[in-house]
Parts: sequence; structure tokens; C-alpha cells
Amino acid sequence: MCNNECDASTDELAHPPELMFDFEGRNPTTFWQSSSWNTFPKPLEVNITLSWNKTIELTDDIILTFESGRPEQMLLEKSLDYGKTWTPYQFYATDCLDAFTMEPKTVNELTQRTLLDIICTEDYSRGYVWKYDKTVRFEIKDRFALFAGPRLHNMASLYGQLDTTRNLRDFFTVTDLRIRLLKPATGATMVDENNLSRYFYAISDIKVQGRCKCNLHSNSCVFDKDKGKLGCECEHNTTGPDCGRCKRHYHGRPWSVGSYLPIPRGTANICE
Ligand SMILES: [Ca+2]
Repeated sequence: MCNNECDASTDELAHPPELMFDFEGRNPTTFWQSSSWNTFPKPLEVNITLSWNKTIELTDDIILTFESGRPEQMLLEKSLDYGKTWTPYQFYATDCLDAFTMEPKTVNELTQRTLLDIICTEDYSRGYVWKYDKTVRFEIKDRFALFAGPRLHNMASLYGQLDTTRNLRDFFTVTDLRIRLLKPATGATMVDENNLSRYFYAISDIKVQGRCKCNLHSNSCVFDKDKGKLGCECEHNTTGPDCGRCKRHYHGRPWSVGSYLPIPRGTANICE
């Protein structure tokens, strides 16, 4: 770590946000680092906002890798309307009751019925850095497994649910994510006020895996250089950034989302 040698104005000593998204090859890792908690007792709060300018369906766990201790309090939020409104996705704390007046839960306690519940977990906040203890996750696969089975062998069951349950589809869908770092790791009950430069956030990597949401009406999603954003290449006589409506002159029946299930059980729901 560069505790006392960080300097945003010097290339070799700077830790800009881009270093959370570069390719992590061999050591040494590259990381972003916040300023330290010199304004204590004012909270040290930092937001990291990821915007796709496009609706994205998450397909795998979100993984943050910390080079500092993992935060004692953190909130992951999502937006479905390009950052206009935000809702919590998951709360993280060493003490959920104290931090958010929520009972601690783990993803393993969720059931098909409670899958959409927003929980506070204490799984990713404990302790200082240990070699295998640096990540904070949002568990997409464990939630998929509630329908598809532990090794995701029954995806048809999950797809069937996604076809029929809009809330479930929306749960895994985002246009933006916001990571709200609310309290850095202190490793103790008391903050050492004589050593405030010890406390900061540092993240080496953020992994988000997903695919463009095209409402099952497209096989490809391409980056439009002119518009500067991703867009679906719509088929089935649909149009719009997410293929979310029928093309002109194809309103023979109402637009409908395609199907995750293959034909014959699913249907393409072509606009006619
Ligand atoms: Ca990095």
C-alpha cells in the first residue's frame, strides 16, 4: 500500500478510478484509492457509479476486490431508469442492526418466495485484509440456483419463471449500479484519531457480467459510435433501444417480450 506516498498529481503515485477497470494481470495489482479519513468524525463516504446507458441483464455475480480492508458499512444500489431513481440492492455491514437496523441475513437463507427481498449481509465486512478475504459480492448465481438448482443444471425452470414473472426479470436488470462506501475498515471498535491516514478505501477490481436487455428480440448488441452507446439489433419487427415496441405498421397485435425458453415451449412473439 502507499499509505503516505499517494499523490494524485504524480503518475507513479496516483490511484485514479480507471485502475478498478483495467486488466488485472500478474502482480502487482493496480488499484484506486480514496483520500483518507482526515475529516473524522464526519463520515468518509464515497460513491462509485457505473452507468451503461443501456439496460443490462446481470448474468453472474458482481465482485468487488478490495486492497484496503473491506468497508464496515456499504450499500449497493441499482437504477432501472438511467440514474433518475435508485433502489437498494444489498446492504453490507459488520453489524447490520447497528448500521441499518436490519437483521443480518445471508443469500443462503433466501427461498423462491423471498428471492426479491433486499437483505443486509455480514458475510463480506469482517476483519482486515486476508489473502482470500478481499472480495465483496452480490450473489446472482446463488439466486439463480433457487430456481435452476445448485449447479444451475435446470435452467429451463429459471427461464420459465423469467418468462412469466416481470418482477423477477427486473430484479436482475439494471441501467446503472452505485456502490456507496459508507464507513471504511477500522479493524477496531474505536477509530484511532491520531492516525486517520490509516483509514481509506482502495479497490483493485470491479467485475460485472451481463448482457444487453433486448427483450429476447435480438441476437446482438453493438456499440453505436455515433450515439456513443450500446444498442440492440432488433429482429421480429421490433424497435427501440431494448426492442421494447413494435415497428411502425407492425401493430397487428400488441408487443410482447420474447421467450427465454426455446421453441416449442417458448415463442418469439413476433410483431405482425
Ligand atoms: Ca486494477
